[in-house]
Amino acid sequence: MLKIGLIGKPNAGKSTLFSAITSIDVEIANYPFTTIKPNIGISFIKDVCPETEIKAHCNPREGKCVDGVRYVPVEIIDVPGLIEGASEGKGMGNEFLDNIRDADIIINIFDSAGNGDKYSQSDGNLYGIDLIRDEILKWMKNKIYKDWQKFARKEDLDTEERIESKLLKKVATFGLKERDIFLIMSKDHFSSKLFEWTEDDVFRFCNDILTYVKPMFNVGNKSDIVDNETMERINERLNSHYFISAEYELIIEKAFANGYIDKDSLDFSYTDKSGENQKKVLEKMKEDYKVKKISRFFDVLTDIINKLGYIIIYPVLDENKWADKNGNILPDSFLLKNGDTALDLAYRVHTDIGKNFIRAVNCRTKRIIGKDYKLLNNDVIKIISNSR
Ligand SMILES: Nc1nc2c(ncn2[C@@H]2O[C@H](COP(=O)(O)OP(=O)(O)OP(=O)(O)O)[C@@H](O)[C@H]2O)c(=O)[nH]1
Ligand SMILES: [Mg+2]
Repeated sequence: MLKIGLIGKPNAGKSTLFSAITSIDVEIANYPFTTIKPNIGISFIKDVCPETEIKAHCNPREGKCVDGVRYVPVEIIDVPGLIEGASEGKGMGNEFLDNIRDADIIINIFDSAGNGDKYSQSDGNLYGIDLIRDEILKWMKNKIYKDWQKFARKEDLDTEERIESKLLKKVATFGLKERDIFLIMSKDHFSSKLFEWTEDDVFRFCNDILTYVKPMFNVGNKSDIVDNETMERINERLNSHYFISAEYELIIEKAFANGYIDKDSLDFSYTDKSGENQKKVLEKMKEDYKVKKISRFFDVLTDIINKLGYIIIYPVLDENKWADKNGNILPDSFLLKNGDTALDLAYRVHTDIGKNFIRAVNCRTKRIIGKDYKLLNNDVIKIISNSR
């Protein structure tokens, strides 16, 4: 499952957002270091379900499907707030950063209102955005540079193995694949002798990871209480950032869960259960979303997923009914990446299926496809293998 880590300075609203998007109640409070242990939960990415094309109802094994919208599950991790020196063990964050080690996506939640305690004051370093990136980099570098000489000496002896696969042994726990290391090596220059890499080189390598492989996304929270001037200032300093309100997310989630509104999206209608007071709060909120250009977090997530080139693929056994052997329609949905092939999908379904891959079928066109077929978003694929 795709892993998404929420990080940021204390009191930025990470746990409020976590609670809203996973529907799990966690401790939220207006003081730093409220979270002392990571929270882990499930949220969703939404996309149009292929069920609409075959005029049937799908039976998702995980997640759900509501009115033709498929909810693909993703794991969300809310870590304790990070402060300067976190990579050296200051505050609460350091020991828990391991929880986001193999996260596919890292989201930095910052308090765009810059209010609250001294950790979230607006400062020259714009709400600590550079600080958070720097702490993550230092923490990564410390992990990778540990025992470097011993590792490098041993690996340099092997003149056959490529440097990318040698490096993979060091960074695989960060969720990197060999192709990610190829990408970094094509963008930046490093000595072919690992023993010659300095601590600064390893730091640069980590910076490349956070630039090319795992870009960090900045999401400004508490936008409900930010004035226009501040928003403008942030827009001048940052690009490809988002504005959200975890508080509003929580209100919508609760209003929907209690049956006051009929949808958890902004085009909701009121039900008979909702009273005047609830309507007043929700109307003000709706207006703020429009006027202040605040995004719903689900839309932010969808945008990030698209930017990173993730695609949703549906493997099935029956190419006509788009079902598994028990007749469940479109039971599974997998998140893969642009450029992934039918063979990559086979391996994701099961290693045995990957190893014994024969061919696949594109269930939309009913055409036979080979292992090198490049998957497209929303593909429904049948894999034929020799396994079992
Ligand atoms: N106005 C407003 N307040 C918010 C928003 N999100 C969170 N808060 C408030 O900010 C305070 C901190 O929220 P938390 O979710 O506990 O923050 P955190 O980032 O998890 O904090 P740590 O666990 O200490 O790192 C609480 O008082 C929340 O109610 C928001 O979108 N708008
Ligand atoms: Mg928290």
